[in-house]
Amino acid sequence: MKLLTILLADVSKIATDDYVGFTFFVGCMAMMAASAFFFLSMNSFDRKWRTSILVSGLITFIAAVHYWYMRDYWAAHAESPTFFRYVDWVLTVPLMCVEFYLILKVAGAKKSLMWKLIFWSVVMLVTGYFGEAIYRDQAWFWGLLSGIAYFVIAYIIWFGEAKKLAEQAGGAVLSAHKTLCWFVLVGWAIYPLGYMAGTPGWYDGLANLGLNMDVIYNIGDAVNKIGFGLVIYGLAVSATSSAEAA
Ligand SMILES: *C/C=C(C)/C=C/C=C(C)/C=C/C1=C(C)CCCC1(C)C
Repeated sequence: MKLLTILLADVSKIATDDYVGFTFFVGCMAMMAASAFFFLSMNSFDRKWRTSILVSGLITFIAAVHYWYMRDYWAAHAESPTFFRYVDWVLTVPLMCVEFYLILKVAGAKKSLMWKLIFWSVVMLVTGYFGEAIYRDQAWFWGLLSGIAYFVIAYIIWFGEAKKLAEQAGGAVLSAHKTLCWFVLVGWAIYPLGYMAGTPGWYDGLANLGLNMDVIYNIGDAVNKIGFGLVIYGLAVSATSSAEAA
């Protein structure tokens, strides 16, 4: 009963014009629904795709838990939940790197590729956190470092080692890899925009346009976490049905 009272009390605090709170709320629900979808569909696939689907579900589930806290934090303080945001990312973005590795394993991807991607993703996020939470006066500088790490990741998957493996794998893996590459190039580019809207710098115009950092991040998360998982899901569907046909 007490829990219910707490939950209801929090919900009633979301004002009708609180569009930031609204996106936290809807984001939380979407992540929960996506997790149920991935977890429940897992066993209908060929063994070798199950881990990939499991990881897709873990990504949205970890996000759902963090959105639960972020939604609350926003409702209580009307402040950006920077800490929860970055803890979420530092868990889920490396898992997205694991996804690249898992689908390329059919072409002989090595663990070193996975660790390389994970390393650069952590550099990207830690430098971003420094700029957003600690050294806000030099946000542009930390954002730049973060952006460099982002480009290294984009380079590896678009033109480097990962690209070659995807070409060797061919077929459904190659086309899924290509779609994931677009997610990283276009979908992930949403985040630096949010960062620029939420930190001081020469790019202040973005915030003046009335763009809110958390709304941008929340849209980015929905697109990238759920979209990314659905690409993997699509790959598992097509690979499983072609295996059954053979
Ligand atoms: C599920 C969460 C995802 C996919 C988060 C991705 C986050 C980024 C790609 C963040 C990138 C940033 C920059 C490239 C520069 C400014 C600082 C960041 C951390 C917002």
